[in-house]
Amino acid sequence: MVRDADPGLRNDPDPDPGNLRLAGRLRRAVTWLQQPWPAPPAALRRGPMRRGAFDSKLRSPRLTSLLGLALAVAFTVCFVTGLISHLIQHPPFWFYWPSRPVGLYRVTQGLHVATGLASVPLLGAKLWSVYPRLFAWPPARGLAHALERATVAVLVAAALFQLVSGVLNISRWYAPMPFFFTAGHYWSAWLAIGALLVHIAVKLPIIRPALARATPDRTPGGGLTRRGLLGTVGAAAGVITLATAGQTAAPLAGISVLAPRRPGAGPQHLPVNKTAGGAGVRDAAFDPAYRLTVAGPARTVSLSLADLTALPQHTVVLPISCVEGWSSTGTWTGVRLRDLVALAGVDPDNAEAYVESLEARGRYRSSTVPPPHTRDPFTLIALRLGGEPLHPDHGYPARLIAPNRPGVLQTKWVARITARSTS
Ligand SMILES: Nc1nc2c(c(=O)[nH]1)N[C@H]1C(S)=C(S)[C@@H](COP(=O)(O)O)O[C@H]1N2
Ligand SMILES: [Mo]
Repeated sequence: MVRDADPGLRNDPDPDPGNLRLAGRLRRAVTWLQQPWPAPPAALRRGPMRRGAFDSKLRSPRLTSLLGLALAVAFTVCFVTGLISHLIQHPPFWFYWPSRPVGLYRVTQGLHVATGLASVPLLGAKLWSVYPRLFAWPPARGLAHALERATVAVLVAAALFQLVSGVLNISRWYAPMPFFFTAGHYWSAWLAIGALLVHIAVKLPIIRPALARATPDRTPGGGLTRRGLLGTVGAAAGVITLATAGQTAAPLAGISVLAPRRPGAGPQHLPVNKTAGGAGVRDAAFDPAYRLTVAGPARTVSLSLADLTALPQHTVVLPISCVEGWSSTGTWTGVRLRDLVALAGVDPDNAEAYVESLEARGRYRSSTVPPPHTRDPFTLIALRLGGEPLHPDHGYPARLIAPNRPGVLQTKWVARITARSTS
């Protein structure tokens, strides 16, 4: 009997010759990719590559799949929350970020840093469970196998880079990073998530059965069981989370011994990233000639500190939520940004404000307040914190504080506001 090369194609109701040719070409490409390479000389198979070099009975596809599942969840949450933070700071035209709930960014960025930190023990255990494969023999069975191993190499490198650079950043230890952290961390995140998707797709035939059916959890001769190992790794992730989450979740502050920042540490019970001295603004901030300039397309007003104090004052309770994962709530008093925008002759309900600092240089010397936050009555040019004039390090004489916004955008030592109508 004569058979078609592919019986499936015979049932196609209307076989398009073009599609058939393409399918044939694809099949040939896959076959070519999978062509076995000649085996390397057996004499090279030494050290960690020899048979039985790794004999822990704990390693199994099930262990690796369970750790991989936990890691995939942590990485996904970390990626999505990190992307949100990036988009808020570099908004494309289609992106909308609301000004309420006031503490939403505190939650998303807290999750970003917490899932990143919890990934440290998870990734450690996951890599332990598979690292013997680094010495697999033969190193590559063919081109397809070599390519698949290359994507794993990209995944491992990008994942390690993300965790190491993230931990260095929240520890404010920039010396080992000769690149701009934010850009490196952002682009490497795409590499990591892309390689992760490829990796999951390739390994699905192993992952699915490994997760579906429980295998006996015994180690011959006693010793650590799989459940014991998973429990230990889970406990490590939990301890790291509890020991750091207090930097944003105030009730946990007492046990957060590993938190890089304490929410209450610093002048006026609030941490400081950049001091007035560091920003070089001390003299300008205390100069009696200080004026806040508010410019609109038709009108510009210049306000002394006394003028600002004479305007209607409002008090709001809002957190500073740093991208580094720490957050701390303060009680801020000052003038509504929307009132200042109106003084410059711009309709505050449809306006954007560009806020600039006395700080002459520095990446965070200015920020753009988008319409939802400009409109929001909680957005203040604050003059006081906790009932007292702002401490110099918190932005004396005037600083921006807006709801649901990353700390880097809460500009301190404000000198100029440029209002623009968006309607
Ligand atoms: N002009 C200016 N404003 C700034 C910064 C800065 O470097 N320069 N740092 C920002 C960052 S990263 C944070 S987290 C908050 C911290 O405010 P705080 O020091 O009052 O806690 O200020 C923001 N405002
Ligand atoms: Mo920050």
